[in-house]
Amino acid sequence: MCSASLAFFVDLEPAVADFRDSVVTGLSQSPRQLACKFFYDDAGLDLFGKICETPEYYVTRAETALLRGIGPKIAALAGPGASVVEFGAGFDLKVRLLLDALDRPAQYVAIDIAGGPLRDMALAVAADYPGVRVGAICADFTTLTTLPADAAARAGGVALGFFPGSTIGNFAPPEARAFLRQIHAVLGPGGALLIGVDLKKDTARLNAAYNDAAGYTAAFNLNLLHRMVGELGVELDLDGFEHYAFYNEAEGRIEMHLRSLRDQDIRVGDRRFELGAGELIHTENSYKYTLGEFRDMAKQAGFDARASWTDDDDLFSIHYLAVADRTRPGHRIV
Ligand code: AVI
Repeated sequence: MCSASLAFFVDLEPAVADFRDSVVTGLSQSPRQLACKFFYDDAGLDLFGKICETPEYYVTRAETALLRGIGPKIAALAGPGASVVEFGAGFDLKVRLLLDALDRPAQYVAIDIAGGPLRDMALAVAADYPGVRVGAICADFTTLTTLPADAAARAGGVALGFFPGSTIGNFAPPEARAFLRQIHAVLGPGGALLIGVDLKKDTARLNAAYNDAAGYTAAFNLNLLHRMVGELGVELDLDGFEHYAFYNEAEGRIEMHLRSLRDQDIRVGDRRFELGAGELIHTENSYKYTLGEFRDMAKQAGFDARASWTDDDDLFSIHYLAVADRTRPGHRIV
């Protein structure tokens, strides 16, 4: 039994996005789309865990191996007594690697929208790191603009944001830049951000990563339709769609779509959407960056890239970004 407790659990009561409204709005658009945030119900989370273990999806393996290798370098940059703030704290493996690497980390603040799993995860970390003050904030991290007083960095240590997994790639570049600016404001002067970013690479490798032979990525994508039927009572033919994912080189992104296999209707209540054979519903973008592209974006958001690391195969990157000193002459956030 776990006897640990949390230093704080702040529930900011994140607005539950309206799945039905989002589906109706997205299907009304041209081209049609569905928001990727709805991938992550219990079944979707389970499928995402399986994707991470497929031989084709290198992202998680490359990032965790890199994190293990650069631990001492991160510790040297962060210094002793860091307060780690994780944006989107779903799985705890990566933050454990970070806490293991840091020099006497003072605090860990986990932020996630799903309160139950967040509490369980934070309690498990608290149990294994008795020297670290562990707290959690139930919030939509994309809209969080300040940290509650409970989560202020401990005296002397750096406020170290942690955003692994290349989740930044699921934002379009203007939104990614805006989100980085927001994290910059949340961390404040003296803060730093450790962020994982997937790299541009050979198209065949990227296409394979989003079309695994076991079919988990396809099931993950198609799960959106299962959710629509199960939770919203949407009328559609679950066998009438297929997973379609490819690397769009001009845009620098993997695109995931659901492709209609025939002419068919989707009914959402009294709304009817007519889809032609071959028509696509866009479900996700996953942007890939070069080191230079990402460092430029971070700079535009007010960060100084102190270090960028890649794995031996140049698959994935991790950046240590410091909140730039706004008082320095000539510094400007654009
Ligand atoms: C969560 N995110 C970074 C994953 C990605 O690679 O864009 C989601 C994913 N979609 C398909 N496979 C994995």
